[in-house]
Amino acid sequence: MPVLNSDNGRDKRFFVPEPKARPGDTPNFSQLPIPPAGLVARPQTSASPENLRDLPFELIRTLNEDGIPEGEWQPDVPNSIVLKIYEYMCLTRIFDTKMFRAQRQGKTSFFLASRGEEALGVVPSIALRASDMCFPTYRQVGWLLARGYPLVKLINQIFNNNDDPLKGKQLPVLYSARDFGFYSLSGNVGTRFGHAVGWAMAKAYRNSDDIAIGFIGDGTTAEGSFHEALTFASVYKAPVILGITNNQWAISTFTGLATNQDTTFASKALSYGIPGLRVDGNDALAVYSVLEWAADRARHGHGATLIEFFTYRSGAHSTSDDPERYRPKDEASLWPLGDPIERLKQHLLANSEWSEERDDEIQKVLDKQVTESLKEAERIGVLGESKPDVREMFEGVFKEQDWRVKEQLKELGL
Ligand SMILES: Cc1ncc(C[n+]2csc(CCOP(=O)(O)OP(=O)(O)O)c2C)c(N)n1
Ligand SMILES: [Mg+2]
Repeated sequence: MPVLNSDNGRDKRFFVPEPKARPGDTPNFSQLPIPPAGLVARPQTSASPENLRDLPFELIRTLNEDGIPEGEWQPDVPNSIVLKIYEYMCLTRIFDTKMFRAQRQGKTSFFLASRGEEALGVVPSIALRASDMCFPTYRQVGWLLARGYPLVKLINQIFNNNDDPLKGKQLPVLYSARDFGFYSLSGNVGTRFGHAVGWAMAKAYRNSDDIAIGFIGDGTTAEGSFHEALTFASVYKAPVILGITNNQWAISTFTGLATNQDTTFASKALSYGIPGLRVDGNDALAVYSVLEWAADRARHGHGATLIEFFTYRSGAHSTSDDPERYRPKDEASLWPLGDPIERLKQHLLANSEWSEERDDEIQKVLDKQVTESLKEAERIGVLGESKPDVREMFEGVFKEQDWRVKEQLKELGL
């Protein structure tokens, strides 16, 4: 057996994977083969999983270097919808940037942005039906924005002020909006797949053709609950899409500690007998297309699909993180699959009546929208200036008051 790692000069057989580059090193993405757009064949949605076994090792891409879609995975989507996707991705970025700053100004205790992953909140929100349900991660505020959830309500939740729609029950950014198809965010990573599969099974039991979509991160696939959920999803052919956001990092832990680098996250689907797709997560059209494919399968009784969205977390994990301590400063800007917003803009410029002038205009409109909502929420109160009545924190969770709730109320003298 080869000696693989050394520790304090003493060679050891024990292997601990290391990322290709650390702070001060030149970013190195040479181990990532990036195939040209349009190469992967699109199988029928009714195809049997045994005929789909190559897919987890491909990378589905549609937009080429000039922003022109190529190949069989091009979605049949009107330009007005592409424009809508683009606008909401831009809104997500503006919202994130301003709220990150608001945390630095002490207006909230915590914030977490989705920079570089905007397509993965917005596109599923638009591609799926209003009656489907998303079991999101904390990096998918774009789902809510694209469904018209009021910005000021989001900010009230982040400020935990008097008008916080969740009345102080959740940490900032852990939104919950059932009427918008957005299941309560859970701070415990790894819960999403189990919840999504259970919800989907219940829908199938009731003969509905609604489907669930669940998301977890690359790091979270190392949790046991990932495998439990896949077992249920595959055994019961649950109408569910299971999305892994492989953004290369789990806080400061690189992707190679969550899965062996000789395989892909999508390939985990193989042992469960379900299709596993791997898609360029920074190509909004490819993302739309694979979601349509998997949704069609789920609605027609062909069961679950696992999708690895291959992307890069180009910002910090959260306001509590400093990525310069564990990865090269310029790694994000050198990500070989580019920026999802820039790539879709390039597509719009190449393909329609879109222009730089119209783009400037829309950025201004979106910016104003966020600024005004922020001001309105600030009037209600930033962190600590106003808060919901503490009693409300205990309401709306249990149908009948649990003994713990009663004890906690007593502790508070209520
Ligand atoms: C069960 C559980 N363990 C640990 C944490 C702390 N934690 C929060 S986010 C995170 C990293 C998750 O990384 P990944 O799954 O790759 O998602 P990403 O943040 O990159 O989208 C960890 C360890 C948690 N919230 N819940
Ligand atoms: Mg991650």
